[in-house]
Amino acid sequence: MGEHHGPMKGIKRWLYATNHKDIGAMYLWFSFIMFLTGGALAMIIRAELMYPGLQLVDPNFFNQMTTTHGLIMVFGAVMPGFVGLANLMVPMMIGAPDMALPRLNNWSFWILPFAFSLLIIAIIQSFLGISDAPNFGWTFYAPLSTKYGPASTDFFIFSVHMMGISSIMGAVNVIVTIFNLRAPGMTLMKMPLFVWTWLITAFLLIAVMPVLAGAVTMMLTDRHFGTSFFDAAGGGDPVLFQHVFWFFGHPEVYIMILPAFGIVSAIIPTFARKPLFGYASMVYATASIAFLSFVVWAHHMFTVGLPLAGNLFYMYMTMLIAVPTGVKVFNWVATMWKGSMTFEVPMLFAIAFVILFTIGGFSGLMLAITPVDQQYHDTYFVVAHFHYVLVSGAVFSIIAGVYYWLPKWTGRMYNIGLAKLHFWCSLIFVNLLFFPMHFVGLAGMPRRYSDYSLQFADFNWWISIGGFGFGVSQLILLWILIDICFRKKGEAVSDQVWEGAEGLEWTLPSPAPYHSFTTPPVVK
Ligand code: HEM
Ligand SMILES: [Cu+2]
Repeated sequence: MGEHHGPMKGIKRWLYATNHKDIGAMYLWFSFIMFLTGGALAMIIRAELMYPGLQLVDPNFFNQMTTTHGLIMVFGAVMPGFVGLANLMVPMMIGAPDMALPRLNNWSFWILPFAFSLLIIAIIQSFLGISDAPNFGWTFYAPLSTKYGPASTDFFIFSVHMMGISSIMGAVNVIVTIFNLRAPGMTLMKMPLFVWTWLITAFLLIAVMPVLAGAVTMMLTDRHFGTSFFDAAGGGDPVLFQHVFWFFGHPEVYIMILPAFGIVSAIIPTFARKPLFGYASMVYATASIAFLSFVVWAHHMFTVGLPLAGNLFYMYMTMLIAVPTGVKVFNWVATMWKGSMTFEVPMLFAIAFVILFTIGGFSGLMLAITPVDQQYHDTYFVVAHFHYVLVSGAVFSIIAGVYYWLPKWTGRMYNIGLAKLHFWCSLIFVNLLFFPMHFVGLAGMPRRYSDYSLQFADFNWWISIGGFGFGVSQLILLWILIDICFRKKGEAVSDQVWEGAEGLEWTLPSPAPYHSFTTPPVVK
């Protein structure tokens, strides 16, 4: 190849990065650092909640921890984690040399560290007792965030704008890449499901990130420029905030799960040694879920006093999502049915995903029932629900994807014993952490409180033990990654890596070459 076609040297390689694998790697490391940072904040929450009464922090600081934990996990850990996997895998899966818009890609990534430094500086200042970090919950409801938000709210608004810009640019890149750079013969209905789920996710991102930007812009003008979008005193309406927020917020939760469906749909066929059951129905199910995600936002607002007919509409629409979701779960199980299954680490995480995500789906169905949501709303039951879908769902799938493709990226196999230890510890502790939350929630323990009534004491002690255990378990993953990425440990692997793996990425050498496919492969 040409002389200047290798990576640049030193720091420039990363600052000026345009290569999809370099950028993907940076996204994944960024995501992991945010995961550990958000996790540290969660440990503070669980330490305070280990016993009833106030021990460690005051309620205002507690609120800052729940807020920044949620924001960092959603926007800093889960979303960039999936974007990292998209950057690394989409070009390899469609037979392309790189993403279509590599310089845009550089911007998409480098905006993020700046966006998150604004939040993290606010947290550090709060630790030092200088000022408050955002303290109104990750959903930043007005008028809490407009009238009563601390000074750092303005930095939070700027930060959200930057994250949005980054996401939109990333999404444009994914769409353009998939539409333009597919290898000859790869029709849309031959694309791997991970590519499909990311294509649909990218459209969701472009549709709803501007809505989020609108919400924070209205907040900004309400705070400083005399408007009153969300202020009843000036003719505005705080419920409008919730409508705008959840019109973004509900599709957002699908942004955080559709790529997970794609990852699991890649892993299960490999280790079941059978083609994915019902490929076409998987594509249509993904598209239906994406469509339905736009018409259910008010299921987050059953208790604000919408008209009865409205509540009923959102109840039925929400329950309808269980149908395509059920199709997916059925197809994953049918793929495993009578397959020659083996239980390598990615498969363990993928199977755990299917089971635990299904539990999260069922609690979602329970929440969707309008009259009973009156009881569950804003309790730990909701916390249990979304942590099952987001931690044992989205996070487990990212980890599964990393264990699945890491040998392809590095050319070496990680420490399998440690990886299995990581899996079993994560599995046990994640359930100890989140399962009892269903019960304290049904019994009425409210979310986002720094104290609770005595009857919840025993469960909360176990929940905290689960939390610390889960947190410490992730250090095993940190060690595995340092070992293989920086200490260059591990045995060399073949191109195929996994016996049953299929797809273009496995036809490339391991580690994959700098410009993945320099001549497009032909897909029959
Ligand atoms: C069959 C699928 C699902 C159904 C029926 C469902 C239903 C619901 C309902 C009704 C609520 C509102 C509960 C309340 O505030 O009282 C809720 C909250 C939530 N769901 Fe789901 N859900 C589903 C899947 C998912 C998925 C896939 C994710 C993310 C990957 C997710 C993440 C969340 C989050 C983050 C919240 C809480 C938002 C907040 O108040 O902070 N859900 N879900
Ligand atoms: Cu929702």
